[in-house]
Amino acid sequence: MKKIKWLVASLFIFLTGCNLRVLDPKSETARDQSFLIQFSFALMMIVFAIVIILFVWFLSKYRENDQNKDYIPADEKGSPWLEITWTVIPFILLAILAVPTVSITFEQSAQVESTPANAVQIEVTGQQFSWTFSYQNGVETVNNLRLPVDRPVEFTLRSEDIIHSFWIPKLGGKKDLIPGKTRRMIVTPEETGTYQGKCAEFCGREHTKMRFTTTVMEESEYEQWLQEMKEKIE
Ligand SMILES: [Cu+2]
Repeated sequence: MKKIKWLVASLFIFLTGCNLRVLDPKSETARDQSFLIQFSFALMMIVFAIVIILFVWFLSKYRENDQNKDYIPADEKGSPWLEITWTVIPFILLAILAVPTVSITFEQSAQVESTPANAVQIEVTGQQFSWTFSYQNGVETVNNLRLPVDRPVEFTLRSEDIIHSFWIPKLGGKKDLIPGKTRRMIVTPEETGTYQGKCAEFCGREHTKMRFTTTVMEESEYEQWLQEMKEKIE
């Protein structure tokens, strides 16, 4: 028991230490995804609250006491209305859940169909156990991604070996990198800052090391950085 307590306590230390918060979106893509999480969670909590209230109420109402201790309930043959009710309610809940989920999923898939005119192109290659980012001018960085603010970024995702998953919780994802396939993801960062990213698909012994830092910069700073990096490799 003591061990479990320690484990839970240390988990919290780790969780507060990381910058992988999903519910702190800094792009429209991440905001939509965060909305879906909160919406489905709220719906789930409504069901949870109703079930718990009924559970406690029935426990107390039908508990055994001195008056009813010899009472044996009649053998019910079922109630069609009750059966219909608790079959229809989940259908309604699923329909409510499906509307925003399907529309946001289709919307985000449709975005990838066309590239915005002013998009920054970045090639992302995942390999055991690091990330390589290739920029339009030939510059490459490892585990260190830089993006300009307020411009759409089109990521072209490829894997060198096995399946990885590209994820920057505050900006968007996850999108799987599948060997032999090229996938795309478009994100527009709305705020400068440093955001953690990581591989979200268990990909081997050092999977946890497959983290990267995303720095969103003012566009002029970004261009300057790209230029400086280019001069270094020339
Ligand atoms: Cu990986």
